[in-house]
Amino acid sequence: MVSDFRKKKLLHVYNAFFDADRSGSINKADFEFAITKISAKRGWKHGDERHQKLKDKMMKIWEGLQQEADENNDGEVSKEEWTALWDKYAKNPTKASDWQNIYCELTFWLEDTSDDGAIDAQEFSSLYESFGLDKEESIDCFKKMAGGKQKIDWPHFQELWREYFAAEDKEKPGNLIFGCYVCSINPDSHSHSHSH
Ligand SMILES: [Ca+2]
Ligand SMILES: [Ca+2]
Ligand SMILES: [Ca+2]
Repeated sequence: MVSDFRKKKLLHVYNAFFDADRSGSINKADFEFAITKISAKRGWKHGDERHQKLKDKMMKIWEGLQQEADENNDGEVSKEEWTALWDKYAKNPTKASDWQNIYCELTFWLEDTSDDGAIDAQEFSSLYESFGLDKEESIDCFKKMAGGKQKIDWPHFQELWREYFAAEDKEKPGNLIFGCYVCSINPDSHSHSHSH
C-alpha cells in the first residue's frame, strides 16, 4: 500500500514533469514534447551537442520507464502503473534501474545551467517554472531543503532524490526536491500565454 503522502509526491512528478502535454497520461509524445519545449527555451538547435544529449537521455528514460511500468502494454504509463513502479523502487532505493539513474542525472544536469557541479535556488526554480510551478514557491522549497546552504552538489542531490521517492517522513528535506508537491501547476505554462 502506498500512503496518501507518498502518492501525492508521486503524482506531483507525474503531473508536473512527466505528463508534459497535460493529457492525463504518460506516453512517448510527452517526452518528444518536453525535448522540444526545453530545447526551445534554452536555444538548443537540432544537431547541437546539448540537444542531442537531452534527446538521447529522454528516450532512454522513456524506453526504460515503459519497459518497467507499462504492465498492460498499451504504450501509456497510467497513474496506477506509475505509483506501483515507484512503490517497488521505495522497497529498495539502492537498486534503482538504469533509467531511474539517468532521470536523476538529467534533472541535475538541466538544473545546473552554470555547469559548476551544484545547483542554487535560481537554477532550481527556473527549471520548475518552465514546467508550470510557481517560482517563489520553488525558491522557498530550495531554502528549506538546503538547510542554510547556498548550493546543493551532486552527492547531496542524489540523497535528496532518493528521499523524495522513498520517504514516508513528512519532515525529510528531500520531499522538496521537485518543488512544492501540494501546490497546483499552471496548465498554460508551456504556451507562455499566462499573465501575472
Ligand atoms: Ca501526456
Ligand atoms: Ca499501460
Ligand atoms: Ca550551478
